[in-house]
Amino acid sequence: AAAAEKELENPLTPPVEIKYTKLLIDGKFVDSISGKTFATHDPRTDEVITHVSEGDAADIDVAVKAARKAFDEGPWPKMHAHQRASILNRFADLLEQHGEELAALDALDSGKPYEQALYAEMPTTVRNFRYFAGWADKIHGRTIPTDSGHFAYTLHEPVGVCGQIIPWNFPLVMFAWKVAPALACGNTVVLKTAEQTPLSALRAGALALEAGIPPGVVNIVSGYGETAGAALSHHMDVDKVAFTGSTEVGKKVLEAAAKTNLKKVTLELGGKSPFIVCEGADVDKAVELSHFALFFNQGQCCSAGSRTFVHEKVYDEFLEKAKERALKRVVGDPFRSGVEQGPQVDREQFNKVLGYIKAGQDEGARLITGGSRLGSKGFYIKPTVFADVEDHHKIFNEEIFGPVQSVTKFSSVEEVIKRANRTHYGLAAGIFSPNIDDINTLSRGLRAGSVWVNTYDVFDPTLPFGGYKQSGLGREKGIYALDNYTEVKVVVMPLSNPAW
Ligand code: TXE
Repeated sequence: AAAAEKELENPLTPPVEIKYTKLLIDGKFVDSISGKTFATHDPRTDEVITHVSEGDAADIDVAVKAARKAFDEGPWPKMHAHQRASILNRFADLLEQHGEELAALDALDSGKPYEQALYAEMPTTVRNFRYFAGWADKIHGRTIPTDSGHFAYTLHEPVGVCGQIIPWNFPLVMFAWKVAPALACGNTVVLKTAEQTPLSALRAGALALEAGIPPGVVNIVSGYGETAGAALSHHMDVDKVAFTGSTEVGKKVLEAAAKTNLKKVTLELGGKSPFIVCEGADVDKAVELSHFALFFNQGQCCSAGSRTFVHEKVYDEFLEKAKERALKRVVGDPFRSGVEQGPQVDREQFNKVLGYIKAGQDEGARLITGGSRLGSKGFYIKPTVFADVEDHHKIFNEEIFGPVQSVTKFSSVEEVIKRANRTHYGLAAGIFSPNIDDINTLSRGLRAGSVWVNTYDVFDPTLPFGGYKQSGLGREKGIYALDNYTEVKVVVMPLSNPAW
């Protein structure tokens, strides 16, 4: 442990050079109108990595105008769909070729392990673009037999200018989930990245131009939420906004749409997802999967399995092994090979997580390992496990977004369904069981948008993802994502010979 702490004092040099820090508007990298910049920090040390142009309402306005022009006059929505597909495939190829650079930018900016970014997130990013490129020329309407002797058919047309606001936990993957379906359907985009992690999207934006995506189709504005983000969600000429982030801000985005032009809104928000270990489960496997479900990405996942329900018959054995597994978790410099957990993204999140650990102790949950920061530099937190957590505890109800596992005991499937559903969230759920009847009862009883059975966090681009209740509105990915980015037009005309 002492060696690990020593290592954190001397961060490794990331294998990347930062080339893009300006805003991408209308196909050019430009300074912000105000000339202002903001610092982005390395979570390993809290030192400044670089300064990035800071966009605000004025820059959003220029970016929206460019996106509008590219939509109304540009070739993008009108070109043959197969041409859009081939440009998107070329973009995917370029992202793949620059995988190491992009992964290093995300690891540096967010603190996530470089190998995770390179071997898990980059392939997903690329795959999302290829998947949606595949849809571009397969989006079509229907012909409809009417009651009244009319010929009617539907056109699925692009919505227009799409505002997209993304968080910092998976910068490139969020870029892909938002941009890929929007472009495949023929829309144009103004993307606002999270202030903590602006770098990778800018690099990807340069590759989008290189791939032949026309100027104005993808615009990227770095900046803060209350300025740039709010301007985008209030803008009168944005037709649709897609947001991923906190439930609190998601409500503001929906309110902004209601108060302005009723732009279409999709929201992917927070969660407090149950992970349920049933009677008869193989405890070693259950421990490993529930550990992954919670600790992946420093616990900073909207889908984190952050309420671990364990059947009373395996509870004690589970706790002992969950503690052992947390103690074995390799926390360290995200650029060192084999590291499973890096620092939390920034000081605010670090303090928030430590605050919840304190609340857990104050309310009487039993801390069995971890419970404090690791080292004295940066935002590293020891993998933490609480046992005997009760339903009313704060750590069991609020989104911690950190490496803190909360374990509780249950006795029956009926009981656990009731307790698992007692939350305002409904994003995901995990079931670990060898019993098909338990699996079926639970997967139908749980109110959540994704249920993973004997697996977790499967984020295939083909699968819909989104939340019940206050975890969101709409579904991203898969065929369902196309609805978010298309309007349906019905065209009706009389038939001169309705008998036919
Ligand atoms: O989120 P915000 P923060 C949860 C998680 C985390 C908490 C706070 O619990 O601890 O939210 O994180 C932009 N109008 N999630 O503060 O503020 C902001 O600039 C328009 C869950 O980072 O919601 C950023 O681009 N936009 C989540 C994005 O919203 C605004 C991922 C998300 O930031 C805005 C991240 C405004 N008024 C955090 N204010 C998930 N679902 O995965 C901020 N933004």
